[in-house]
Amino acid sequence: MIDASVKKLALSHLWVAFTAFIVACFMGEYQVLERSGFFPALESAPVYFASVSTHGVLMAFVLTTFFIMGFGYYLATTSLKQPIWNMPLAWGGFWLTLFGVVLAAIPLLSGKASVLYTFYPPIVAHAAFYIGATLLVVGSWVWCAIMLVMFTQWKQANPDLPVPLAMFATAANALLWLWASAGVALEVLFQLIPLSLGWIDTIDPGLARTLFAWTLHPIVYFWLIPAYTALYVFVPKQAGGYLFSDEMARIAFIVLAVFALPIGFHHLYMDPEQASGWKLLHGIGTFVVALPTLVTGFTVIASLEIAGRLRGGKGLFGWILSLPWLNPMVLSVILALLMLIFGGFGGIVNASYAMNAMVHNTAWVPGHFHLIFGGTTVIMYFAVAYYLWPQLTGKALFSNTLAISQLWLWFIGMVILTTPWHILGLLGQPRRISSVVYNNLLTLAWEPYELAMIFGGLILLGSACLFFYNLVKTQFNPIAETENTEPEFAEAIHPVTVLPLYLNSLGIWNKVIAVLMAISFGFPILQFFFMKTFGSSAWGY
Ligand code: HAS
Ligand code: CU
Repeated sequence: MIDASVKKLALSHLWVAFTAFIVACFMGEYQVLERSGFFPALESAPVYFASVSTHGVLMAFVLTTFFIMGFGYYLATTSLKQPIWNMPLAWGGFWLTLFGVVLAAIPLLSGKASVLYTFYPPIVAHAAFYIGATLLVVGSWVWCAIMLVMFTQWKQANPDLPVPLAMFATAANALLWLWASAGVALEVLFQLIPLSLGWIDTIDPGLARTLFAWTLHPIVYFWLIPAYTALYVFVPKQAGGYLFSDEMARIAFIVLAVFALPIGFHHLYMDPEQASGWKLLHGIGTFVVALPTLVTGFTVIASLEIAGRLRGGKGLFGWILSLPWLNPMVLSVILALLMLIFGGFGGIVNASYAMNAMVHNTAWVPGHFHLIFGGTTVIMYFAVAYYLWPQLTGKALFSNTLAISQLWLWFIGMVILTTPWHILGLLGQPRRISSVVYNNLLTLAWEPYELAMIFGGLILLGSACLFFYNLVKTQFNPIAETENTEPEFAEAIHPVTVLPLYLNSLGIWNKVIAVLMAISFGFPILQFFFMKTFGSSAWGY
């Protein structure tokens, strides 16, 4: 029996996450309409940038952080079968994070923080935006601390047993996020808040971008790890089979956590402040961090194949047809993997030092991350929500048919939205523009793709509304849930009984991260304190 207080904690986090998500979806559709140039009445650069900044913050920081926290609490308590360590602290973290969001929302919505979700200086926002963002991060650290304490306590109580995979992955993500968020925390505390309050007159954008790059790559894996966790710990069972390899899953999470960190300069290839040798080193690391995704693809597809064959599927591909396509979790993983092929391909193009010049700062980049984040990652968030809502509310899922249609629509909408963006990027359309101000043959060539993105966005908005509607109707469903009341964790085909220390502990990996970070960011950051740099004055509010 799962404690009702844990359910309430998890559900509160998840409701905040998905409320932020639905608001951000409406903004996204407004943005494609505005940006297309087909509706002159809508065109307004200030409104566009206020909207796109809020959309980015809601999707990248609010949806993700609250989802990860809520899902993490639930996984920790159900996989370890122990109560949340320090429930009042967990609620304190929730309220602090929420307060941070509200504080940041005020300047965002009033156009005083139109600095986009990457907030690169010298553009500067109202101080309330940075203070709100800081509180959001501090609130998430509370979650990290609780996860790591629960992980350690369980290991002390069960020294010879493998930590349940769901908890291993969640704790690895908490460790990753503690390291990852340090970069942006340094930037905000020592550069942006003093600048926005007028305590300093100038800022060094090179140092700021370097510190942000420290956070920017690992943050995307912070978002991704819960999706991968669901792939490993829920999907095989939902499909009717077994996990192909528990050890490979642990290796994937370790490599994701360790190698996501020292590679952020692939966001700075075209920047002048770092030398090309450092960029190359980070570029090589970027290819290493693609490996756990390949491992994940392989392990998850192998697990699906086991399930398909156990269900009677025959032949080379017959097992695919015998999978339970009407199970939202199984459909989500199939669609997620399909989007991962192209989203990952785009990532590899980005990461290739020379090819990056072709796509950097073009519409290709939002195409890449909408496909791999909004597509692959968020579709797994939906799957988790459909699976957990009956468990958390005690009510039967309102409509499975609606859920299946919604997932297909999300996939179709995302393909229609992001394929044009990739092409537009190759046709030279910049990202981060509110409208096309020049009119020539090149921009004429953009038009059909602009039209497609509007339709893609509409389909996504419709799908998001169906998702939210289904959750609300489930919450108020008079029919109680009887079967899906507790999470069922997938069993490995060869269950692990003993594990080497390095696959069952994070301390050793923490030390590896420290060494890699010292090598990859030590000199590149320290150099700013020894060379003559010129500050930029603030631009903005
Ligand atoms: Fe990225 C920019 C490189 C993954 C998110 N990325 C971004 C930005 C975001 C983001 C938000 O190197 C924009 C930041 C900004 O605003 O400036 N990214 C990569 C690479 C990967 C990658 C190498 N990104 C992600 C993930 C994200 C994310 C995951 C979010 C969740 N990204 C970059 C680079 C940039 C960048 C540069 C900077 C661009 C620039 O110039 O600004 C890799 O991890 C991807 C590895 C994945 C693969 C795919 C393997 C495919 C598999 C599927 C198999 C399925 C089959 C089908 C066969 C190599 C495993 C089965 C079918 C059945 C029916 C069963
Ligand atoms: Cu990156």
